[in-house]
Amino acid sequence: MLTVSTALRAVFAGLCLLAAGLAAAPALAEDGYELWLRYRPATHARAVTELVAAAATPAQAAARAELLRGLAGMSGHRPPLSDTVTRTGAVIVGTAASSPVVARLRLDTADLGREGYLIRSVVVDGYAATIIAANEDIGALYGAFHFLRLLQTGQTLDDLDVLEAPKVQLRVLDHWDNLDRFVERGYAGASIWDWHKLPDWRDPRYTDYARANASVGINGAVLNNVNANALILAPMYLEKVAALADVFRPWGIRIYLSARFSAPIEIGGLQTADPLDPTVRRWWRDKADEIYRHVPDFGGFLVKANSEGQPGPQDYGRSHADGANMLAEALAAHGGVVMWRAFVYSNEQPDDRAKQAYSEFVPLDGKFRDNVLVQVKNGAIDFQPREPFHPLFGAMPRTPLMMEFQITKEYLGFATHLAYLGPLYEETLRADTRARGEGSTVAKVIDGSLHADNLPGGAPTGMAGVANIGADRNWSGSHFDQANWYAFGRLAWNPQLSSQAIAGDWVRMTFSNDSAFVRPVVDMMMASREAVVDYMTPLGLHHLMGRGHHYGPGPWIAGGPRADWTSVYYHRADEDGIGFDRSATGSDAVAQYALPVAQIFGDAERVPEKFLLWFHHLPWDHDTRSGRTLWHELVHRYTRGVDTVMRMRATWDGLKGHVDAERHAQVAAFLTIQHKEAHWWRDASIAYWQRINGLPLPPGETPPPRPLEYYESLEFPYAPGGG
Ligand code: GCV
Repeated sequence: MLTVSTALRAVFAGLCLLAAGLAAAPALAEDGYELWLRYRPATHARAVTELVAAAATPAQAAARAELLRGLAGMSGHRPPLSDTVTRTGAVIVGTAASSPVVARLRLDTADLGREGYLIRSVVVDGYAATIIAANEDIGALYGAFHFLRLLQTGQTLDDLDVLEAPKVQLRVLDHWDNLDRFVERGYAGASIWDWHKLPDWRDPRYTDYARANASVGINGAVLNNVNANALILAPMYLEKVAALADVFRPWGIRIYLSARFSAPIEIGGLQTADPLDPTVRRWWRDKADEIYRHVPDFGGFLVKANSEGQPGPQDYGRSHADGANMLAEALAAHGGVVMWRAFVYSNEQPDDRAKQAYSEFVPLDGKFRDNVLVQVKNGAIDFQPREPFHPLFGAMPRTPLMMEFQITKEYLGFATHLAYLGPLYEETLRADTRARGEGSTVAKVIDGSLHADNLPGGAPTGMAGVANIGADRNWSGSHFDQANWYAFGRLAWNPQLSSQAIAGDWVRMTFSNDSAFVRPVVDMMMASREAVVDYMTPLGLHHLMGRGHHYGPGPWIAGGPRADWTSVYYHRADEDGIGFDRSATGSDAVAQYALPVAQIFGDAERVPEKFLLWFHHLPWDHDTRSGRTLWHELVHRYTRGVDTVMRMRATWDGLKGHVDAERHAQVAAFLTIQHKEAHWWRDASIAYWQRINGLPLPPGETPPPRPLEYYESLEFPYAPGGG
């Protein structure tokens, strides 16, 4: 018979077994939801003994809550709150207005502006402490995140002296999210905006989204696709937008909307959207007033006009400046801006697509209102794995130009290819336009310093990234794609940062501080984008992907509705050679760059080889710098790309013990997909070029395992993200 005591003993034994089992179990599986804000135990976090932080405003409360959460996670205990410093190891956060301690220290915060902060080791009332001080609450919040990052990345709190202020004002995520929750070029599931349940259901995920953005300094979000639905401006949606704005506000994030140029017709009942028509102008002014009644800190409009079939001012014989200025006028009274995209090209226009944005926009330089930024993609075609910097950078000295990067990997293998984009962003930002002599980098165009004397004082500056965020549990569709969101934010705050250093921070915060893990993973990330360039579009080739969905290789794509949506338009391969001649003997796109750059790009002997076939059409037996012929060099690079991915797999496999099983397994599986698809890109491309040039493979190279017809026959009607 089972007595009470034997039953108790059995229960106790069971609990012991359970405890032993738990102790022996591997670290709890992680699904990536926490991003880089995991706050796992960190060596120096225990040095924090108390927190002096007010919570009188939502932004102050956000900073305090984040510090408590982070410190509790990293040190194992929640530090006590205090109004004054009572012990060594205190952390004080705030502004002179929010914190008597900060006010008493009389810090010099003149250089911090509205969003900057300082973090300093100080002595307060005889106690060694750390102060995080700013002029405004939002600066203190950014400082709090920076302070947590120091601990997360294993740094001590000794002798701190950090001073940070953003170099770019508008640091914005562009969501290409439709109202039906489809995300154009999105590879992370449905849109996170659950429009149907808004405004009443405010998913806690919206707060986590805002936290993550604030942690890297992102301060704006365009909620809807640039291929816009006018309904977003209708009263029903404005209520939903207002609910999101309320959630984001404490985290310093302003909302922007993509405006459809024909909205006055579609939702306003007007006959025209002509920007010079007084009724249209009135309509936009009223609409702006209405939006600001819902969202008093609304940021402004993003506009794609007269591009890829979208309506715009040219439908009425007006210019881009006419269209942008009309909207800017409507927003000006409220402090809003217009981000007018320069991504325009027309199939009817016989000129090289790469030249069209420059040709249209340079004549408009100086004709935009003060609250307009022209938003320019990093390159002149479309977010390819590699493009030379857009010739508009440096060419519009009297217009604020805003960078548009793509974070989502439309052309770099979607979510399953590991491609860290930090080096791509850095390559563009550091490119020297030579517009005002040496050192006229794209970064200086973006931060406004290059043309500060031409622009009105206080001219806006900005950087946008097309978001890679969706409803997938891990936000970005893959664990490593989170790094691209992270790197975008850090570079938008400071375009001079090194992508390698950013990768290091991200790896430490997202996975582990163990240098035996950090080093190989950072190396792998730093090589990853170059690998994609190698196996997809080596030596300056571009736009060779599958039609429409942009998945997989399609160098054979020809015909169809538009020549500039085919691959043959871009590679121009024939039996004699390959590449787009954009030199003086060809489209002369090089002439759109400042002379010293044009001379280099225009000369096949001097152009950096990474851009060789972007600017030149060359014979297959052209000698490259390695001593190989062009054909052999191309094949060499395709194979090199595949081999790099193979090594990435081996590196990751070797790191199994360093990372939780769940994330390790998914990354490993995705690398396997990437390896397979890198092979596919190589093999299909080589098979296609061989059909054109009839040349044998270089010795030692493995032939494509299938005939070209096989690769050409593949179809992917349900590939994600198709536009
Ligand atoms: C939002 C490319 C993409 C489109 C995108 C467009 C743009 O063409 O394939 O999906 O449309 O760029 O940036 O406007």
